[in-house]
Amino acid sequence: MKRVGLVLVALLMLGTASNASNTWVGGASGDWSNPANWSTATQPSSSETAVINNAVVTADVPAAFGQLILSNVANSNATLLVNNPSVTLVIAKSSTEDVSGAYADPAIGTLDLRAGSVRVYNTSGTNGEYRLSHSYTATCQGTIKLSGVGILDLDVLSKGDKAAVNSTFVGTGGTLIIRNQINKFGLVSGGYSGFHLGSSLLAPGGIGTVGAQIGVGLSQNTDFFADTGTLEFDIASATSYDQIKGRGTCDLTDGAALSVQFLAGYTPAAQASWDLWVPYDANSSGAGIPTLRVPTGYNAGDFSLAWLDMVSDPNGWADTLRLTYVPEPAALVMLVGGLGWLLIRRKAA
Ligand SMILES: [Ca+2]
Ligand SMILES: [Ca+2]
Repeated sequence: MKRVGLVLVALLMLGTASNASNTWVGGASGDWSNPANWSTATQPSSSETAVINNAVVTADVPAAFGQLILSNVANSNATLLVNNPSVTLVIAKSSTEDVSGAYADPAIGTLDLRAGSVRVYNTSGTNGEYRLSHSYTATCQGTIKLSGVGILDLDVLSKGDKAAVNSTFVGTGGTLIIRNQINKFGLVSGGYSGFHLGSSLLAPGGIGTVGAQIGVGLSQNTDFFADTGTLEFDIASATSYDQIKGRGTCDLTDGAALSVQFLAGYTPAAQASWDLWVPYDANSSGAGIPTLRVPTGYNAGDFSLAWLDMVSDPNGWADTLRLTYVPEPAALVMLVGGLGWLLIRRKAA
């Protein structure tokens, strides 16, 4: 079994051989920008795979390179630290091979994103996948730490397709932009796993941009836990808006906030509605209603947020979180306001 694993790991490594590697040789810690820290004596180029083992590397300059592998040898522990708002790392994949936090077993790779941004694209122009691990056991751990004002912009974020792999997303701030899906994520093996947003902000398609419908676990069940994070939805019209689709349950009970933005030029008609979250089978008892933050100039009382059971299932679980614009009629507002004024007058008299 172990031999099979080794062969597969070797094949996986061969799979990335099409990209030349540029390996960190800068010792236990150092700056990305120092040419002497890299095996080719230059920073990784757009066609190269940056490989970091047994080091804490600080990304101190903007950089664009082909792939990123944190820890592809045994007993390796690598961290790529981004802690500078002016630094953007653009990781452009040259193939369907993914960006990986950890390859070999045991190995730990960590992307520690505190400021600046990391974008993972593939060469077809769309973003790429950040897969936290390829290996087989929990001793191989890929981790993303997102905090501060860091921005992580991905097409796909996945744990990796090996059930036992111990991979973690730790969100204590920052913005997570997902353009396609969060998939096969979490610590739990088997068909279901769980993604915890923590206290980060999740922005489908980016802030101020209506993305394609993004999915959580579309190809494999992933239970989604919003925790105390913020889900930010942009709405451009009655039919064009951010939407999250899921395959798994979702839990919005722990203090999550749902922030809605209307894009420039859009004023909703009364009774306009948007199905913002459409999970495969939200457990109605656990789905919760997040705190709603409405666009500037609107009142929270002019919106309703409700779980609906739109797709029949044996449990009768709600599956659609629908936001509806229900402004109070102007005449009623004036009447209530007038009554208030009368009461004030009467008290004053
Ligand atoms: Ca958006
Ligand atoms: Ca249902």
